[in-house]
Amino acid sequence: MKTLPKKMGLYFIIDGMYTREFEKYTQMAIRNDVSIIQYRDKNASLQSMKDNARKMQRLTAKSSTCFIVNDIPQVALFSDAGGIHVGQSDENYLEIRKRIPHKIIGVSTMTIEESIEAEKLGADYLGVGPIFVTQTKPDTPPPIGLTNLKKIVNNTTIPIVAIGGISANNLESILETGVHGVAIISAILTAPNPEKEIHKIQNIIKEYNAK
Ligand code: TZP
Ligand code: MG
Repeated sequence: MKTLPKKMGLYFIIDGMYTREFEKYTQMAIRNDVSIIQYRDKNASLQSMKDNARKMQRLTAKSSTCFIVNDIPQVALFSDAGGIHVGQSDENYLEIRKRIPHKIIGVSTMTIEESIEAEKLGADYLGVGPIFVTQTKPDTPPPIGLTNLKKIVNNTTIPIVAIGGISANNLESILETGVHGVAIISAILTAPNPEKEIHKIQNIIKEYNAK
């Protein structure tokens, strides 16, 4: 049974929309002590997802980085990932839990009601957002903002990972809401130097926690 890292910090999502170099970014995350990585690949075939996920899992296996697969429980099982992340419109949470009781299950939520419900059902953590405007998920509803994020943090007890439009520039405002983690895609994958960006983000988190 994989458990969530105690301090989540940076939750780096390696998204096939921005890169096909999944192993390169997995290795980068591991050597920079990223606590969680997620493999997200909306347009890939099942076979390609399985192949990529297995390679990523193998790289993380002996590290402290936890590997999560987005959307498809079958891919998480095949690759022996630490967990699976699903949205409100993905396969029903309870069905997934029945089939894979031994893995971390994260659930995306946007509202207090969804968040309380997902916690009640037994989610291990929540991905809450979008907090700010994001180019990465074009079909997403308007951002919920910091005030709503704080309300969700205050009305739940499981770890909250904020997502959507987060970068080094607004990171501190997110951390101030009391979240456990920050999920970031484009601010890293479109940075001129992604490794430097990870470093910068990790340092902001470290300095905030040392306050
Ligand atoms: N869910 C809510 S916003 C989002 C997802 C997957 C995309 C976040 O990407 P970025 O590039 O960090 O804004
Ligand atoms: Mg999903």
